[in-house]
Amino acid sequence: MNLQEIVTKRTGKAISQCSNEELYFSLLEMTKGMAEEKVSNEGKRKLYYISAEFLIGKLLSNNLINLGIYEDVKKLLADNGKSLAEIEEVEPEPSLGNGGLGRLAACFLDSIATLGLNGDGVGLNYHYGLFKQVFENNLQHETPNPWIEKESWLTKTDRAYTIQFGGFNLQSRMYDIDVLGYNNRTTKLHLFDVETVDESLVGDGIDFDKEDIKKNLTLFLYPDDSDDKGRILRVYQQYFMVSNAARLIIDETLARGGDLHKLNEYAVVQINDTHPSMVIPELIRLLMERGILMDEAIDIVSKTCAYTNHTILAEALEKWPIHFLEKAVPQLMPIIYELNSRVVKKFDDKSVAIIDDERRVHMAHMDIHYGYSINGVAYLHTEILKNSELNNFYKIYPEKFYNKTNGITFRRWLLHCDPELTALFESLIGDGFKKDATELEKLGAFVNDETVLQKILDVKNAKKAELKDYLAKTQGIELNENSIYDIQIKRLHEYKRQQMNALYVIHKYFEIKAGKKPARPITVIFGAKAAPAYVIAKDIIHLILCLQELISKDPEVSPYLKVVMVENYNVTLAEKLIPAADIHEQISLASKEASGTSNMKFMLNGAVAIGTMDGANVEMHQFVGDDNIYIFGETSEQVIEHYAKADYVSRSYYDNDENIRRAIDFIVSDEMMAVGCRENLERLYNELLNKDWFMTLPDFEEYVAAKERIFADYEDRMAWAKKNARKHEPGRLLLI
Ligand code: 26Q
Repeated sequence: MNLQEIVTKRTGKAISQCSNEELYFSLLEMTKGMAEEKVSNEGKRKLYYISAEFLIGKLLSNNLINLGIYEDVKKLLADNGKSLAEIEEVEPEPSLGNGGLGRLAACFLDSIATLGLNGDGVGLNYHYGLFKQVFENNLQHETPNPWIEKESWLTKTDRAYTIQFGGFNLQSRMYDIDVLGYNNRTTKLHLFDVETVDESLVGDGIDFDKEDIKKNLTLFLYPDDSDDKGRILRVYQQYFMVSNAARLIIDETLARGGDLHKLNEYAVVQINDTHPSMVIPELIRLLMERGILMDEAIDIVSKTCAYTNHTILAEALEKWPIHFLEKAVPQLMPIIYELNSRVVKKFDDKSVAIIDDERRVHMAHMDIHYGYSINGVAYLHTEILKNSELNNFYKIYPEKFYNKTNGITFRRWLLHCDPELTALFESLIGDGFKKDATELEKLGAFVNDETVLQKILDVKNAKKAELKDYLAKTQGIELNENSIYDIQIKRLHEYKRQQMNALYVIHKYFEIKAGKKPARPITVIFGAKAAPAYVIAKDIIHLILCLQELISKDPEVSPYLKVVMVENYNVTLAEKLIPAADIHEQISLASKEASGTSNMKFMLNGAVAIGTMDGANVEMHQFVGDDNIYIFGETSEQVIEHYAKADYVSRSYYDNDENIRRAIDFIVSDEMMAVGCRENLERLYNELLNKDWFMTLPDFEEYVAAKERIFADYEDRMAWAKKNARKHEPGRLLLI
C-alpha cells in the first residue's frame, strides 16, 4: 500500500488534512510493511552481536533513506503542505544506550545490513531506556524516558523462553526491529523483554523497587550501580540477555540444519564489552544439557566467541562478587569454577585467574581465555591493551589480539544529518559515495576551486542557522549564528575533560573583561549526561550551567562569549549539532579514550578538531594532517609514566601558573556562588586542586594556545574551507 492508501485506511482523510501524528504512524506502518518484503542476508556462519546497548536513534528518516524513497516521500508531503522534518519530531527516540559503545553497535547493524553480511543484534527492550536529563537550578535531574508507544518499530514475535534464576523463573518474549540496509536487504535487532514488567513500579524521578526482579528487569538501562541492589539487578539483566541469546543461537542453528558439535561453523558471538560475557558459561551449560561433554562444549564455545574491549579504565572492567552470581544465576557457578580451575592449573600467574583472592569473577579474563579473539577499538588503545593493561594475557595469547578501529555509518551521519552537504557532494562527484565511502576521494579535485569552497562554507552557515532555530524552538536557547560554534558532546566523564573546556571559558571571560576581545564571538556548546551516581560529573555539569547563566547575564562579556549546555543530549540532538560545528573538542587525557566516534562524525561534516593524541584521533591525525586536527597535550607515554611514578601534583600547577590559579579560584568566587550551590562548587574546586586524577592542569596552557591558533585560523575563510576539501584529497581520505 502506498502512503495515501494507508492514510485513507487509518484516518479516512487526505494527507493534507492529517495531523503530523497521524502521518507519522502512517509512515511507520508503510515502512514496516516495506521492510517485511526485504530479504535477510544469508550465509553459513551467522554473527550474533550481543550488546546491552543499541543506541539506534530515531528510525523513520533513516529507514526512508535506506529504502531509497526519502526524497519522494518528502516531496509528496510537501505537495500536501506537510513537513517531513516536523513529522520526525513526533517520533520518540529510543534511548537504549549510554554513549559510544551503544552507538557503535547501532552503526554496525546499519553496516551489516548494507554490506549484506549475515548477522543480527541481540539486546534488551528497556521500557524507559537511559534516563531523560532535565536541568533545574543549574543541576541535572533524571526522569524516565518512555519511548514504546502502542504502535512502534517493535514487532512482537512468537519466540519466548523460560529463563531460570536462583529461586524463580521468568518468561521472556522477543521483539524485533528491522534494520534496513542501504540496498535491498535487512537485518534484525532482537530485543528481549519480560512479560511481567510493571511500569507503575517507578516512583519519584527514576526511583523504583530494585528487588522486584519480575517487575523491574527491563525497566531501565543500567539502573543505579552505586549500591549492591542496583549492581545485582545488572547481573539479572545480563543473564536474561545472554540466556535468551544463547537459546536463540542454538535454536536457529538447529533450524538451519546445523550441528551443535560444529556450532562455530554456524555462529559467531561478538561480546560487546563484558556486559554479555556470561554467554560463555551459558552456552557451555546449554550445550551440555543437550548431551555434549564438558571438554568439547568448552572447546566449541571458545571457537565461537569473540570479545571487544572498549576501555582501559579499571573501574569499568566488570568484576562480579561470587555471592551475586550464586544468588542470581547459581546454575552458572559450577561452570565458572571449572573454567577458572583450568586456568589456574595451566598458568602460574594470579593476575590471569578468572576468580581473584577477593572472590570476584573477572568477566574480561573469562572472555580472553575462552574466546578466540579480543579486539581494541583503535590502534593506540589496542597497543595499550597489549603492552600494559592486558600484557599478561598478550604474553599468553599474542595471536588472539586484534585491532579494529571503530567506524561510523555515513548514511545517518552524512546523508541523513546533512542532506545539503550530501547534495553538494553528489553534484560534484555523483552518488557512488553513498555506498562506497572511498569515492569521497574524488572531492580532492576541487581543493582549489573557490566556487566549491564557497559552497562548502554556505552549507555550514545554513546548518548553523538551522541549529539556532532548532534550539530556540525546542530549548529556548539563543545562539548567535555569526559566532564560531565550538562543540563538545559526549558522556560527562572526568577523563573526557569537559572541565578543561570550562576552565578555558573562565580564562576567556577574564580576558574579555580585561579588554582583550576575540576577533569573532565564540559559542562554546556542551551536551552531556552524567551517570546519576557520579558526583563529580554532576558537579562539572553544574559548573557549566552556572557559567552559562553568569556569562549570559554579563553585558560586558556576553556579546563575545556564550556558553550553552543543551538539555538531554541524545542521538537526535547530535544529528543537529554535528553538521553545525565549526570546531569540535576531542580533549580526553591521552591513553584514556579508547577510540571516540563523534570525532569521526564531526570530521565527516566539515568541522576542524582540537584534540589530544588519544584514541582514534591518532589515526585521524595521520590521515587528515595538522590542518584538520590541532593537536596539543601530553602523550600517552608521558601520562602512563605519571601514573606509574605517581608524580603528578595538581597543586604545584595551581601555585606556579597565574592563569590556572585565576580560573580555578573563580569556581568558588562570589559571582559563581550567586548562581550556583556552594556544596557542588567547593567539591569540584577541591577535586581539581587536590587530586585532578585526569590531569587537566598540565595540559591547560597548551590547550589555551591551541584554541587561540584555531580561532585565528578561522578568520581566513577560504583557507578554512580548503582544510575540509583537503580531507578528501587522494590518500588523505578518512576511511569510515
Ligand atoms: C560497567 C559496569 C557497571 C555499570 C556500567 C558499566 C558500563 C556502562 C557503559 C561500562 C561501560 C559503558 C560504556 C562504555 C563506552 O561507551 N565506551 C566507549 O566505547 C566507544 C566505542 O568503542 C569508544 O569510542 C569510546 O572511546 C569508549 O569510551
